[in-house]
Amino acid sequence: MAFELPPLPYPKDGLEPHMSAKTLEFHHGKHHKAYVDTLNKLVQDTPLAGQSLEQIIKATAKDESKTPIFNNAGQVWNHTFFWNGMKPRGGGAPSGDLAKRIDQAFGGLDKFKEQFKQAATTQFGSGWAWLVLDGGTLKVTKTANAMNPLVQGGTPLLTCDVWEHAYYLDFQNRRPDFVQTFLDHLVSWDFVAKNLSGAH
Ligand code: MN3
Repeated sequence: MAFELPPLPYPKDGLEPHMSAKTLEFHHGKHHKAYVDTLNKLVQDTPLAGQSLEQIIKATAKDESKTPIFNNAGQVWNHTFFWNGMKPRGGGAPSGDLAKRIDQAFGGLDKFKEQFKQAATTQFGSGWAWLVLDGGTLKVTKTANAMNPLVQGGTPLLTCDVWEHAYYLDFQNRRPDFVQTFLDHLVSWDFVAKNLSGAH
């Protein structure tokens, strides 16, 4: 069965004024959709057709002849995860076990935000910043292009797309302002907490 573009978990204007409907129209409706359509074409009539996205990502990550499939599968997964990691009136502070784990790992929410912003703004070119669970500890990482922590054995908890197409319409070249806005106003801590509890 072919992959489908999952609908956004909120209306297209649901993240305004922090992320515009226009950005979501292009980023979800054009970029994400193109990855889905290209992936379907690439796996059609191959042994990968019918496999899950996670299976395809793991099966193609280390095979250079399959880089186009890996890139499109990774981008489909990463974008869906990114949309789910935001919500209208997001941001604020996490609570419960997640808040405790962030304090333990980073020394507080502000310190976590600093590290995440640092990773997001120093990823040269296109890529992703992540909060992951790795060896029982919360860590901030970054990946290039379509790479995903699943390949490296970590459990993704949250991601921010730092490809230029993610922020150029709203912030032009100001990636640091985009990442700060993501952290302060868009992050869905409920989503992060759900991923953390599922990973135990
Ligand atoms: Mn993107």
